[in-house]
Amino acid sequence: MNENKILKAYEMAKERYAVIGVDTDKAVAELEKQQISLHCWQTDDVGGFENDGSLTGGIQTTGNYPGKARNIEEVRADLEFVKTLLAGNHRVNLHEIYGDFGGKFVDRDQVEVKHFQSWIDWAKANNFKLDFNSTSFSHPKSGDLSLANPDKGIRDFWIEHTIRCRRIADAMGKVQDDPCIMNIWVHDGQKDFTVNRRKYREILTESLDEILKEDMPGMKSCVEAKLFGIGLESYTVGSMDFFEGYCATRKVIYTLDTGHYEPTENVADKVSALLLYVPELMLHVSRPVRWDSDHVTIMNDMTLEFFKELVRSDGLHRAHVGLDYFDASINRIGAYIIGTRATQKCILSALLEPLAKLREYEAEGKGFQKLALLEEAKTLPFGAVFDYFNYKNNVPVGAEFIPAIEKYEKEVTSKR
Ligand code: RNT
Ligand code: ZN
Repeated sequence: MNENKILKAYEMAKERYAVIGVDTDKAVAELEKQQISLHCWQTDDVGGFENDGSLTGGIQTTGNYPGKARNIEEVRADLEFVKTLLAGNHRVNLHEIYGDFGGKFVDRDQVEVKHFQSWIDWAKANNFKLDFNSTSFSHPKSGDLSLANPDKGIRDFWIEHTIRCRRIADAMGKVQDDPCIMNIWVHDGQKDFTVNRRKYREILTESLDEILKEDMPGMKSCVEAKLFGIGLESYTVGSMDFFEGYCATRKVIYTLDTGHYEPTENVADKVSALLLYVPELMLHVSRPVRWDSDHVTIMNDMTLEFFKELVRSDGLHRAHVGLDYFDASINRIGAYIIGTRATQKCILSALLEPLAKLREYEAEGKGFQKLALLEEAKTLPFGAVFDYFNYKNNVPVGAEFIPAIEKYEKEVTSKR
């Protein structure tokens, strides 16, 4: 895009926002600092490199678009390419099944830091920071219950796995001199009625307490709440109520996946309530369509409202922003860029809200004025600010990333 036009449009936008008391330069500077944790599992449909088994645990990818990453080198190449199209400096979120196991089978209760050494080296070389996830799905011992399993043998296996994962995250965090955020999501639940709702939740509490016992300064742990999984529709042990209570009492980070609530629920409304009681939030920005479908994140009302609530609650600095979707029906790199840029757009939109003026109106009981300004803010030249943000950071402006991804597809992913 023409440089002069981008700058001219930005200058005009800056003036328009200044009239309502918003500093666009400040918003752009804040967005530049905002790291987004890129979920490595978008490159290969949550496959990983442990074995060739199928994806279990109540989650599913749909589609069969050619070109998915088949090995560690390809995942890394894709992430390196993704980095070239995104403004800002981002993180990479790994799952345990993406370890560098050197062609050998390493069971989950055997995993060690050494299996992630090449990731740590790669991250350092490519200026990425790492986040991490234990993996309790896609394994013969996953079943319907892992950490909440009454069978001590199975439960201990997963406790051991998760503790080992915390050690790996701790090592990652120490090397990068920035805490590695480790998410614990377990699919535990039941397809049909259970008369033991409380029992499994008690067991999960005990398992988590055991896992989180040791303080590890290089990492921070978070636990992810969920509504249901496929084949686990009637009961989820780690429900929202369960983890709200757990995180509030244990002072653990709450992972909020925007796809994990009832379709008509207002996810944005949860932000301010949670931030009063939990230390921080980990976000899995996703897009549910009729169910927890993990469609590619877009700039929709739900996501816009969500980040507005985060900024209004002064919570952006208390949230770790990560993505969580897996669409195998379109170009996977394209899906990455669409979702990450959409997240950035939503954050920018929140940062550009004329909050001071809106709050002034509300305090004065000026309801009409508040609603009017909220409405007018929607059509301010937001796009010019986002274009400038990308231009300033030397990445494609507007739809320019489409041909870049087409080229990568032609030269790289289509040959897989
Ligand atoms: C599943 C959770 C979880 C996973 C990843 C792969 O519903 O959202 O975060 O998507 O761990
Ligand atoms: Zn998630």
